[in-house]
Amino acid sequence: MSACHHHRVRRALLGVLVVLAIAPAALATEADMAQLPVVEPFLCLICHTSEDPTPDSFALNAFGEDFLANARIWDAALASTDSDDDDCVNGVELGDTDADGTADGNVTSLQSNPGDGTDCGVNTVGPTTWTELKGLFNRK
Ligand SMILES: [Ca+2]
Ligand SMILES: [Ca+2]
Ligand SMILES: [Ca+2]
Repeated sequence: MSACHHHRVRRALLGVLVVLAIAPAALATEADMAQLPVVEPFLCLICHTSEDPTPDSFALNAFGEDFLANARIWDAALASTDSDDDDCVNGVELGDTDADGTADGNVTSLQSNPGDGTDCGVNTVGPTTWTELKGLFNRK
C-alpha cells in the first residue's frame, strides 16, 4: 500500500499514527503530500511518473524533481515555477497560487498536473474531461 493511498485516511489521526509506526519508508512522501492543499485526483502522479510508486520504483516527473530540488518544500518560489513547461506555473496547476498551503477560492481538486506538460490549469479541465483527453492522447 503506497503513501498516496494512505492519504485518503490522513484526516484520521489514528490512521496517521499507524502509518508513521508501520511504514517509515512512506513517511517522507506522506509529509510531502501534506504540504499541498489539494492532491486529488492525481495523488502520486503529482510528483511521480507512476500512479503507485514503490520503494524500488519511484521515478519523479518534472514537478517532483523541482520539489526535491526545493528541499521538498512547497513555497512561493516553487509556485511561480513552471516545472513541466506548459506555460502554467505550478501554483496555478496545484490551485494554490500564493503557496500558503490553502487552496485558492473554491478549488477542491487539481485542475491540471504540475508534472504533466500536456495539461494546464487555466483550461479548467476537470477530472472527467481529463480522463477523456488522456484517451485522445493515447489514441494517437
Ligand atoms: Ca506547468
Ligand atoms: Ca493559497
Ligand atoms: Ca501541467
